[in-house]
Amino acid sequence: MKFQVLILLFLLGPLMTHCVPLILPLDCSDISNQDYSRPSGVYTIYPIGGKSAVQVYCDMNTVGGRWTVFQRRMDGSVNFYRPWDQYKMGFGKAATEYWLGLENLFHLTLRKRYELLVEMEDFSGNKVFARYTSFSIDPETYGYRLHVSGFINGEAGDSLMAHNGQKFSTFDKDQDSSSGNCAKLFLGAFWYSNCHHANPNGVYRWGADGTIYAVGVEWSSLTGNNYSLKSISMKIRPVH
Ligand SMILES: [Ca+2]
Repeated sequence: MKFQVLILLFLLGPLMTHCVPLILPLDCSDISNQDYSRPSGVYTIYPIGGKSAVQVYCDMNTVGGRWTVFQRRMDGSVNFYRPWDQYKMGFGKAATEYWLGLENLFHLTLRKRYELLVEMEDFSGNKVFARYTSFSIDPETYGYRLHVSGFINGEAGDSLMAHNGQKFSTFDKDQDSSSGNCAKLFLGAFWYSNCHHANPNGVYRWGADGTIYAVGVEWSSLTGNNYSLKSISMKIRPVH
């Protein structure tokens, strides 16, 4: 009898494994699809497979939720003036300020088609956004080149299309289209052209500050080049 049970388990074993598959979420959309009641907060996703666990902030509320936040500034608690390897692999804390990492971002946009939402707030409490119907980046061998299109205005104006087609630059890896080093000049890291209309990874400052030109957390179509935002977040969601 015991032997028969063992045989049964042996036969059913693989079958049971297949009945209860362990689905690792690629992004916040997968997490939401597993359980629509999940609130906004910090979750673990696996953008590059089972060994690539990374913590992110999931926005489950804004216009339908399911947003995976890949960049977030809110209080100046994290230094964003960092070298290439850190922008590649990610840094910061998912609960507050962080950068998800270009390699994770590349793998996400390789697997699904995404839209982009950039939400921001100034120090007067004005909350606005810019939305783009298509967002992806190339692999590292192509400099993590940015592809963005389909601007939808949420009162922030468009400060990103000017960066479309640019490679990503950090102070130790100049891939911008300027003769200078944009990351060093504007104390950030971004898809700089010659040099920027937006500097979301710039220096966290408290509103209007022209001490050093255009180094703040800026979205120029909203606040010009000498105003640093209170908060900004860049988030992506799969397009159906
Ligand atoms: Ca340059």
